[in-house]
Parts: sequence; structure tokens; C-alpha cells
Amino acid sequence: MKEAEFNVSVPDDVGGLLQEIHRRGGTMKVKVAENILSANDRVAEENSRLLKESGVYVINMMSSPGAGKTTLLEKTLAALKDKYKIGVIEGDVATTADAERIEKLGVPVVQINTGSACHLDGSMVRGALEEFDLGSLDLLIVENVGNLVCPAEFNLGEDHKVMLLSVAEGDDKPLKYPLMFRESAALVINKIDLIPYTNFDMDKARRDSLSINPRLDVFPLSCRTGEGLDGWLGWLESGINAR
Ligand SMILES: Nc1nc2c(ncn2[C@@H]2O[C@H](COP(=O)(O)OP(=O)(O)OP(=O)(O)O)[C@@H](O)[C@H]2O)c(=O)[nH]1
Ligand SMILES: [Mg+2]
Repeated sequence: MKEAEFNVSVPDDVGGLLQEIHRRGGTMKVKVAENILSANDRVAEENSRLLKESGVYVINMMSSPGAGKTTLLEKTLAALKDKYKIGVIEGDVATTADAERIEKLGVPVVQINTGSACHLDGSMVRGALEEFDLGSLDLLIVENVGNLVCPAEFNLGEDHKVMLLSVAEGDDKPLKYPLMFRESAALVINKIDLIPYTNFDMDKARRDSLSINPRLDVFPLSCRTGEGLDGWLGWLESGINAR
């Protein structure tokens, strides 16, 4: 965590936990954490303004490591890249492996390596945006770092957050990790081809997700077989066309 450069006080109504942190002298850490988030929101708003002026529709794709973000990107690009001008930002702790997968499809891609950070933030994306001719793009897809918690806390300036849950992760994840489900506009439930080998209960996953966020659009699909991909592609195209 960075040193305190800001000075915003913790609200009085933060409850017993923060009072206890305060009593133990941990107040500054809480203040700094709050300020990192609000400083990020300011950069995200600038990104959002720039992207809206450029007329590009932007989604921020999030999930646990390995849920299938890059594979869904590959399928999505294969289906839409001749119809729309698309750019991709890849976020990973290390390597350019995912960017290399996207590059093979002839789509402009920028890789961000976060080093130790478990999420992308507004400033990282701001730097990557400078590498694109934004005015020529219809759609920009940001693949966030694989992590089911932190990416949902950081706005990037996107129009919509989209999350993936793969059936191998278990149907208990919506209730255990509610923030990402709450923040997202669409939920892709990937790897449905593996359902026969798991105890994943689709009805429960859908019900619990919607209990957290009734506005979620839910798309069960398999990147492997292609089943269900059309619903997802239709949702994405309506976002592009609305912009
Ligand atoms: N059976 C099955 N496997 C899939 C499906 N989609 C992706 N996979 C596999 O899941 C593994 C991880 O996929 P990726 O697309 O690399 O996952 P990711 O979310 O981008 O992973 P990180 O970038 O590391 O967070 C790969 O071996 C994919 O082939 C699917 O629908 N069914
Ligand atoms: Mg990936």
C-alpha cells in the first residue's frame, strides 16, 4: 500500500470493525485505501470521458484465473472482427501469453503486466489507451487480471463490467464472492460442456446471482462447443450499436 498523500477522514458510521481498526491505530491505512479508490475513480472518469468522445464501446472482462476470458475473447473476435473495428487490452501479472493469442487473430492488442498487482486500475488503462487510434474503434475489450475479488473494486472507465464464472469453480461462488456479481452487467457461465463431470447446479447459480444483482444478463455457454455463444454475441452487439 502506498504512503498517505491524501487526507480524507473515515466516516463516523463505519461500524465496529473500522472503530476497532481505529482504536488499534490503523486509521491511516483505512484512509489511504479509501483514497486510492477515489483517486482511481477520478482517472476512470477521465478515461470514460475520452472513450465516450471517441465513440468506442468498452467492456471490462473479469473472472477467476482460467475461467476462460481469453478463450471467450478468441471466439468473440473470430465472430465479430470483420464486422466491427475491435481493440484489446490484456491485463496479466506476468507474460505476454494472452496478447500473443489475440495478436494471432490480427486484432490490435496491448499487454499490461501488473507485476504484483492483482487487478488493473484506471492509470494502467490510461497508459494503454494511448497506444490505440480510439476514434477508429467500435469496441474495446479489456481482459482484467484473473482474480474473483479485486478487479471489481477498480473502475477503469468502461461502459460495462462483464464477468465469467466457469462451472468447474462451483455454484457457490455468487454468494461467496458477491461484489463482482453486483458490479457486472452480464454474467457468462462458461464451460457448460463440463457440467456432466461436476455437481454444478445451473438453477442455483442463476438464482443466487440474480438475488445479488437482478439486472444481470446471464449467458450459460461453452467456448469449447460453441453452445450458447450467440446470446452473448447478441448482447455485445447491442452494446456496440447503442454507442
Ligand atoms: N472444457 C472447456 N474448457 C474451456 C472452455 N473455455 C476455456 N477453456 C479452457 O480453460 C483454460 C483456461 O482458459 P483461458 O481462456 O486461458 O482462461 P483465462 O480466464 O483467460 O485465464 P487467465 O488469463 O489466466 O485468468 C484453457 O485450457 C481453455 O482451453 C470451455 O468452454 N470448455
Ligand atoms: Mg486470459
